[in-house]
Amino acid sequence: MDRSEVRAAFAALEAHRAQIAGARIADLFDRDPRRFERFSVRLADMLFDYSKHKATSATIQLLVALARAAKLEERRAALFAGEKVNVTERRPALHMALRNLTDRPFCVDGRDVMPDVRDVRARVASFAQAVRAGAIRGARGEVFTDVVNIGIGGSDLGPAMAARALSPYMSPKLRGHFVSNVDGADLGDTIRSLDPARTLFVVSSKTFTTQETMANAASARKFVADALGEAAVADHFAAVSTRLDKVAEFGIRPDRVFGFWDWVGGRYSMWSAIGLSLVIAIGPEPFEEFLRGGQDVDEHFVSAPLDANIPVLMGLLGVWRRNMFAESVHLVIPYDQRLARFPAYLQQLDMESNGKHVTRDGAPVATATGPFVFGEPGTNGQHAFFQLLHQGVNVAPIDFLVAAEPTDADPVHHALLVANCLAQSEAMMRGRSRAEVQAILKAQGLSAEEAASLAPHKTFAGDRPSSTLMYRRLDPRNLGRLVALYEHKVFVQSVIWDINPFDQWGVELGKELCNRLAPIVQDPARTTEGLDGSTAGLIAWRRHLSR
Ligand code: G6Q
Repeated sequence: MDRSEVRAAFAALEAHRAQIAGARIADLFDRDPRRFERFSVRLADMLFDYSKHKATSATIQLLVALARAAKLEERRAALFAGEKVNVTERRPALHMALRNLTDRPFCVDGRDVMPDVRDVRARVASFAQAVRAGAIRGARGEVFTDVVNIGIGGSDLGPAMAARALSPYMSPKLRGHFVSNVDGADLGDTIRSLDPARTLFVVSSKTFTTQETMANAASARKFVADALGEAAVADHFAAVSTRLDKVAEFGIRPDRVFGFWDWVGGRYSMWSAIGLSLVIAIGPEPFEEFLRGGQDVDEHFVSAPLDANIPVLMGLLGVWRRNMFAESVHLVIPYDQRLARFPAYLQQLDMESNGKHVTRDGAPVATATGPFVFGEPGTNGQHAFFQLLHQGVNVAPIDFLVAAEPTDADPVHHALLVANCLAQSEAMMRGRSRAEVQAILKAQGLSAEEAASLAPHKTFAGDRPSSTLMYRRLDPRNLGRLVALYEHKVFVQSVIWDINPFDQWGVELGKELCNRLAPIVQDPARTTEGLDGSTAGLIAWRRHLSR
C-alpha cells in the first residue's frame, strides 16, 4: 500500500503542532466563546466534549485529512462488508452483526449470518429467562441462586465489567460471579460460600482449550460431582463456545451449549452468547437494550461526517497526542464506581488490538502505535495517582466518563461526583501559575520569602488535555454505546497506523513457554538443564522452599 499520502498528512500535522504548541488550551476558550459548542458532538443523550484539547479547527481538518489519506472510509466499509480485515487469521471482524437489530443482512463469504445470530440470540434469551424464572433448576430440583462464569480475557472481561456496571438491573434472586485466573484462589474463594445444588456454571471459551478456563472448569465439575454425584454435572453446566465437539467431550448437554463464530474476536465477543451470564443476570430485555446501544454507535460511525463522528474524533485525538506529543499513556477515568472494571476491559480492547510493531503487510511501523491504557474510577483515583497527572513531568491525555444522573444512588452524592469530575478536567487544563500561587499565599499571610519558597511546590503547569463523555445515566443502552465507541475508536487508530487490530500474536510466546515449563515446575525430579540461569535458579529456589 502506498503510504506517501499518510506521510504527507503526518508531516502537515507536525508543522501545525509546531505552530500551536505554545498556545494554551485555556486561551483557546478566551479566543472563541463558542468553543464548547464547536468542539462537542452529541449522540442521543451522550455528549462528547473535546474542547479541552489543544486543538483548533485547523487541527481537526488536518486530522480528518490524515484519516482520508489512510483510507478510513474505505476500510470502514470493508469492515462492515465482512471482508477478511483480520488479515493474519484470514477472518472478518463482524461483531457489529451481533448487535444488529434491524432486517439488514451482514454477510460472510456471501452468506447472511443474521439468521444464525438471531437463532442463538433467541436460544440464549429463552435459556436465561428459564433460569431466572426457576423453570430450569439444579439436579435436586433447587432453583439456581448463583451463576458462575468461567472464562478469561475476552470471555470474561466484557461480561464481568457489564455485570458490575448494570448491577441495578440484576435480579435480586441471582448472584453473578466471574472466575478467570488459573490461580486456584479465584475459583476457591468464589465457591467457598456457594451451595453446589443451587449453582450453575457457565463455561465461556471460544476455543475450549484455554489452559486457565479448562483447569477451572475441571475443578468446578469436581465440586459439583463430589457434592451431588457425577450425574448432576449435566444439570449444573452450560457452555458458550465455537468448538461444539470439545464441549460435548466435557459432558455438557447440547441444549445447554450456545455457539458463536470465528468472525467474532474474543475481545469483541460480549455481544454474542459470551454475554450469557450477563443475560441471566440482567434479563434478555436489558441485554437487548445493550445491543441497541452498540447499534446506535454503528449507525453513527458509518453515517456521521468524519469531523462530527465521535469514535473517529476519539481515535484521531488519540493519534494527535500519541504521535505528535509522544505521550505513551492514555487514561480512562470513569466517575462511576460501577464502571470500576471498565478500564481493565479497555486495556484488553485497546492494548491487545493496537499494541503492534508491524503493519498489516509485516513491515515495521513508521510511527508509535497503541498507548498503555490505565485508569480507576474517580473520585478514588484523585486520592491515589492524580498527583502525577497534575504535577508529574509526563503528560497523559484523559477520558472522563460521567453520568448526569445516578441510576439509583443518592442524588446528593451524585452532584458531588459530577462536581469532582468537572473540577479535575478544569484543573488539568487551567493549572495554577507561580504568580497566582504566590498571590494566594501572601493573601493567606505568608511572608514574601515563605511564599516564594513554597510556590514552586504548589504550582500546576496545566495545559493537560482531556475529553469528557457525559450521558444521562449508566443504563444498558448507554453502556452499549460506550463499549462500541471505544471499539470503533481502536479501529480508527489501527487504520491510521496500518496495523491489524484483530489478531493478538503477542500472547502466544508466553503460553508456549508455559507449556514447556509446567511439567518441570510440577515434577521436582525433572531437570532444569537447558533453561536460562534465572529461570533454573527460581525453579531451584521454589523446590527448596516447597521441600
Ligand atoms: C481476545 C483474545 C483472548 C481470548 C482469551 C480466551 O481477543 O483472543 O483474550 O478471549 O484468551 O480465549 P477463549 O475464549 O478461547 O477461552
